[in-house]
Amino acid sequence: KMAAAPGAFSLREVLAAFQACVTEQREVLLGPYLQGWRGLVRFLNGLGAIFSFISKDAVTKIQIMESYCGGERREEYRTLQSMVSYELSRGLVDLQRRSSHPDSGCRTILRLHRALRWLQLFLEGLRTARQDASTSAICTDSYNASLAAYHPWVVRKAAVVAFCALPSRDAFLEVMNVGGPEEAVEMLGDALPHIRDVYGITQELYEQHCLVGVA
Ligand code: 1PZ
Repeated sequence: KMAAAPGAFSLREVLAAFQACVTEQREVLLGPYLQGWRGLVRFLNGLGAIFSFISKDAVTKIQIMESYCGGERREEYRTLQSMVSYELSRGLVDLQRRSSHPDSGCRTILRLHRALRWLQLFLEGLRTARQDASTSAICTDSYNASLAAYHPWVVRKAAVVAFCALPSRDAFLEVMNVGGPEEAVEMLGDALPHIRDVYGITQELYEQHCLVGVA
């Protein structure tokens, strides 16, 4: 049995960050959004070195966003909504092909946003699966139903190989460090609506501004 490391942080706080990022006006605050992602990366790193090619890419994207959120124009990067209108109005987004603005906030967040859809499907699968279900099968199914469509063949192969290293459902629920399996399942039930909400608001915003396919 793969026990959670003593003093390891709990996935409960990580998922709570996604709850904290939606304001009353239904804006998405980038601060807690990125905090949630930093926690997910930490959790992923704890699962083993085989996942490091995944976490490295996530870290790169988080760092790009951190430099905007802490930079000169930080006011414009307070929320997803302000970021989109700022970058679009200044022509800071390469829509068709990456060229003069290869690392816009809009394209960077879109990658994380697509990964958030995977996370939602994966956690939902984990929550509702039978006790003896295979985590790697749940992970592969969620991946194929979401992120895989945006990845080239080599990345898809590497991802599916890495998924085989995932522990059983019970062990996975345990490393989440939320308590027993029942508690972990209950926490997921509480947290998932917020992740779905963040995903839905972002998706709608991106659709409105024709950003869902930004290069
Ligand atoms: C628990 C198991 C974790 C599985 C994580 C599932 C995601 C698999 C993603 C594998 C691809 C990583 C390699 C990098 C791919 C990049 O090319 C793409 C597109 O970015 P671009 O090249 O356009 O700049 N990057 C992504 O799709 C973002 C991937 C972020 C993955 C974050 C996973 C967080 C895991 C949380 C674990 C609970």
